[in-house]
Amino acid sequence: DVHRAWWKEASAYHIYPASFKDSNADGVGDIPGIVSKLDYIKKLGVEIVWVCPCYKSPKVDMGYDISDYTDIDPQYGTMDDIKQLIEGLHSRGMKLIMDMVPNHSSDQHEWFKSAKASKDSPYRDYYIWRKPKVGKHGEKLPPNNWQSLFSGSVWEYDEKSDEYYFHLFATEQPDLNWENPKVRQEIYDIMRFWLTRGVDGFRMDSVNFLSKDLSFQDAPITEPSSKYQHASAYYCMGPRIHEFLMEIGKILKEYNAFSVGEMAYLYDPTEIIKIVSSERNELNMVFQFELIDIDRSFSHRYTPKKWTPREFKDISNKWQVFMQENDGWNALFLENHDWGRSVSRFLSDRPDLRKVGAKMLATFIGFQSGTLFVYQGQELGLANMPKSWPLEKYKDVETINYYKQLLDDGASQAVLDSAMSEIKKKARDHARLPFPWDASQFAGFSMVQPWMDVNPDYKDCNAAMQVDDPSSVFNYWRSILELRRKYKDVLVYGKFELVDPLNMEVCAYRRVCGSGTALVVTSFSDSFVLWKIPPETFRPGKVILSNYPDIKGLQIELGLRPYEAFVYIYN
Ligand code: TEU
Repeated sequence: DVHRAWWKEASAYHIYPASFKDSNADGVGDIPGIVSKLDYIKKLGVEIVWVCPCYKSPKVDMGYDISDYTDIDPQYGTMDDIKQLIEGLHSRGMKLIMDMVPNHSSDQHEWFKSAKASKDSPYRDYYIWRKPKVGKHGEKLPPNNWQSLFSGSVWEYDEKSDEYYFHLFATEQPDLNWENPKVRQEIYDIMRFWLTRGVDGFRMDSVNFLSKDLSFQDAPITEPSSKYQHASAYYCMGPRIHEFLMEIGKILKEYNAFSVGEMAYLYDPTEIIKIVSSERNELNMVFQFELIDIDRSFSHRYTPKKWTPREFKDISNKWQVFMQENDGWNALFLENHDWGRSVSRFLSDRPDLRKVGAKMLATFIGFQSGTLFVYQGQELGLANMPKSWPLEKYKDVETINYYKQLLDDGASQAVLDSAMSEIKKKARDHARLPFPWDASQFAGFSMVQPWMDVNPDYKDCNAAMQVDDPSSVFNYWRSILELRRKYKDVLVYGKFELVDPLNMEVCAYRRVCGSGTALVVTSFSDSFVLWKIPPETFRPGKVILSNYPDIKGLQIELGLRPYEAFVYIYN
């Protein structure tokens, strides 16, 4: 039997502070803005709120470049505002999860400024420095060929000391040296700082990158046209990762805090189970990206990849079955601040199909076993920015660097066109447009022109409209969260089993607990499909949720309409 825990029964709402709600008319969302919308979040029915970084930051990477871990950025508010947020959440029975970024700081952090100023600085060893490699003609070269996640080399040359420093992300995000016990103590103190102030836990950013292979050997050439190569095999899950995670887990345990670790490039459940298994006490759960990486190559997010609904359910099934057989736990999500919107990426955001599509994806993910995360706007079925918008509308460092790199490398027009079409699908910018609160100017997000343009569809798709409309995507998500609470034994703790696993278009599964069984049926087809129900699933019961209004219930042969989805509970 599955061990029970409050965080297994809870669902989470994920907020991107710059784009949620602006309270002071500067065009950027802020903490008082979040506080003003707590009743909206409560109405959706979540117990956890995760807020992306709002610490002091020059915001080269929108706050994931932190210059002071124990203060709030003035653009987002004050320490007192965070206190209000914590109190506002706690008084409504919800918890606050902050984003902890232990892998790197900003280059404007006092530690890095000092480290860079002198080789003798006590902070020098807080970061990773290496001597240049010397080329054939005596030229200085980066110590190896690893590619940064934000394009270019992971190494940045520092003239003054004639050494390179290491950065997995932007050059302004130097990686912290986790081999140095002082660095670890600093991060643990920062965690304690927030936990003693009432924060209930953390989403741990890029946490599988903390331990690296220190030989820094070259990565094999997988992309011959590129100067630098994908190297996650060397910086993911290095030799000391479980030791570090166990130390982190100890702090979390002291405070009985919640944790979810972000782990890109890691599809191996036997590694993840070491982190989330209940004896180990490292982290509660992990965001692994195997499912939402389905339309990219392993080495690059903008490499197009074809996928099928069959693979979509096979990947889900892999993690569902593995975790239930090994007493682990999943984190369930289809969106976050780093990806395009799920309706636009995985289905069609054609106006006539967008609403059923958004509800179908919600059904597919929403009844699996795991803690469910809803990213702001996903509950409204938001789509990507319009395809007609030019590159100038994109603000993210990753998108901009990527395109610039292609131009610098002299990419052909065909390559640029394909890159642009991938950007229109997957860029992180899509998820970062201002939240559409209502049909007023600037979508009720701000009194002034926001830092990113509002999606022009906000008049037909906004929170005010959807909250009052029983058939809205918002109220559909609300039902999902309500049903997970109501049928907790089955929908939270029940066993997961695929139904008709070989079907190419219908993704159906069962959740079973004792005599209680739910059947979840979703069609990934944008046209009509006929589904022959496996005989053992054809039993009396009732539909408890559906994305078409006139659903009749089970029939031996079921005609499923485009993106049709329903949930059936057996008597
Ligand atoms: O992302 C880490 C990460 O590895 C990727 O999933 C990331 O989306 C990147 O774009 C891959 O191409 C986390 C944060 O979620 C992201 O917003 C930050 O930019 C990043 O860490 C650095 O802190």
